[in-house]
Amino acid sequence: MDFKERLWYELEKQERFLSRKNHVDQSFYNGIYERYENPVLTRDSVPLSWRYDFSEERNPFFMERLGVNAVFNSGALYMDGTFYLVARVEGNDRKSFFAVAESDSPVDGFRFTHPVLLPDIDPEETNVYDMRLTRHEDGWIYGVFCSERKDKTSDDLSAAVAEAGIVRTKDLISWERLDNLKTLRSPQQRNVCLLPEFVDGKYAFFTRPMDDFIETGSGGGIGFALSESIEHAVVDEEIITSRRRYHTITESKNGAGAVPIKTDRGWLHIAHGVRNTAAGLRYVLYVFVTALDEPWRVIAEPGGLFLCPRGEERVGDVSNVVFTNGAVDLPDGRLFIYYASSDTRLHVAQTTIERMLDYAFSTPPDSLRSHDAVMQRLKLIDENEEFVRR
Ligand code: M1P
Repeated sequence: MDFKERLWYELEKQERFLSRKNHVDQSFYNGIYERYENPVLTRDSVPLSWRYDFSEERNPFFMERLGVNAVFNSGALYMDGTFYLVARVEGNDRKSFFAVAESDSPVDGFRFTHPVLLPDIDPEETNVYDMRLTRHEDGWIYGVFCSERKDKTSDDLSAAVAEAGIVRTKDLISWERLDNLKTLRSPQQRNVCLLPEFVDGKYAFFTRPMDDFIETGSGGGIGFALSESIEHAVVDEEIITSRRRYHTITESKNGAGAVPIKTDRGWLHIAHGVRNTAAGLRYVLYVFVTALDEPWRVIAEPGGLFLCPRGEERVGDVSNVVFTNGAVDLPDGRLFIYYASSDTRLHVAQTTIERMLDYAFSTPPDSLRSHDAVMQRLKLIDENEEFVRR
């Protein structure tokens, strides 16, 4: 194939890939949500013009000049009939950036429209990722993300510092950069998100206090904190909401996921929990609900995992991981959860708010001990046997 033939061939191949329809995966059932057969975004979704140089003179072999390694953790928003994803796109150079993709459908047809060039406020900022999008009652759409730089106080080359960066926009095109969140009592932060409503007239953040870049150390779980200002956001005390617990799916760490969703029974949270294994860290999603009047107070937390990596989701750059930082709830009650697998690609799961609340309030909590877990299961079996007898 000559240069032009190859270019057209690759463009047509990508068009076929982008136009394919997504269907519910019929092989999976748990009553809680449906999975879909295909990811909604992968590195193959990234436009060719973002990766290849189309000039035959400069690029005679039609090579990828700026390859993309992965497309994963994505913020999500539904606006004026369109579903928007602000995904983490990781170049072959390991640098992540945000890119906007949109579709009329929540489950397929997503096309990237533009990469986001964030205002550059700090020459030390090396990497940015995992944006949570909040449509705040103050009228702005906020993006809260991880801003990472090298830890210059350490001799360890890979020592890094994570903070929460904050931007705001009205159209997902122009972005105003605000100061990074200052958390006076935690040296590092990741997985921070902003609640869509004021609490006591202040901006309310879910945080994840950490002693270190990877280890949360003394950080007891997902925090909650208030700031007077959003332009220069500062929080002092972080109240721990959903806690890490020994021998549960949150033993090593946990973190806020999608921006909490307001329901008539409380704020619905879809978060991630991490445990350590001989094969490395395992990330799964879990659910909890906090009170409407006290959004830090957990009122329901079903035991165990809500969603874990399955099949090909288990393998990727960071295997055995599922992670979410975006979900969309529609006025008709449907809920679409965008989750990434193994830091490699982005999927969608579909459910409803009604089903999620039933799951959250009627699933037994973690019993914390094998003995009590057997008791829970025996109770279920006994009740079912009674039902079958009748
Ligand atoms: O590699 C898995 C995830 O690790 C981090 O999450 P956490 O801060 O909870 O460890 C994040 O960097 C996330 O992007 C990544 O998917």
